[in-house]
Amino acid sequence: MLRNGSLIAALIAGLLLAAASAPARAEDNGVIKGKVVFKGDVADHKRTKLDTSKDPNCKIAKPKGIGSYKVILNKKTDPVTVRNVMVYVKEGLGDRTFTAPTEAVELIQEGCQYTPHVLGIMAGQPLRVINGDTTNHNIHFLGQVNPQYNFTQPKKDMKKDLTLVKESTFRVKCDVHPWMGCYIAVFDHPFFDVTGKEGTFELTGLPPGTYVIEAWHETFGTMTQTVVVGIDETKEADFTFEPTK
Ligand SMILES: [Cu+2]
Repeated sequence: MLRNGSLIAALIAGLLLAAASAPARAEDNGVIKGKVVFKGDVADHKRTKLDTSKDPNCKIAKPKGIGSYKVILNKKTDPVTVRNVMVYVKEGLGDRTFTAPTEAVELIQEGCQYTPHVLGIMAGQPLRVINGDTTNHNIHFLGQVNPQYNFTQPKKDMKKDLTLVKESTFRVKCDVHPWMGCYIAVFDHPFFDVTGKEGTFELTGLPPGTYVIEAWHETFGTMTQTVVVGIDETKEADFTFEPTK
């Protein structure tokens, strides 16, 4: 009887262990989605034209013109929303482990700006740094947790693959063009999203559970909230940044 009991216990332990390392179970289908709202005076955050004229080679035909701005508000959405907010699971995944995709995430230097401005990546996933300009860029990773890569890409179409190893968010700058800046956020799991033109985010494939969700913006700071998501469930979770001037 005792022997059977311990056998069953061992089997259960084995099953639990298998479940913990297997991210793609059928019931891991929870969704948390929402938008990041701006409440305040839109006039406080006017975007003026970025001056890249110090380097004539920065001029490109179709400048995206968004890669170096600290605050971008989506004024056409109602209510006004915030772009470039990283929303992610901060707590609640327990001991689960997740395999990083082998597909590279691209960070492009074009028109002497970074695209994207806020980039999310999993630890161990390749990061491909590309120079799309006919000028010299120096890419310099700040922050203390991951390797502080610091190298130049003097020619157009140069590419370099890097690997980040630990969960952290850090700034990247170019030592040649002082206006260039972006952020890289590294995660141990795939549950993160960056707000775009609509100011929305969506975290999909979540195992049922209770999560602390965080929204991070480089100027407005962080906000958190707790969201419970069950099997086959989609939960709405909006954030509102109400910055004081
Ligand atoms: Cu540069």
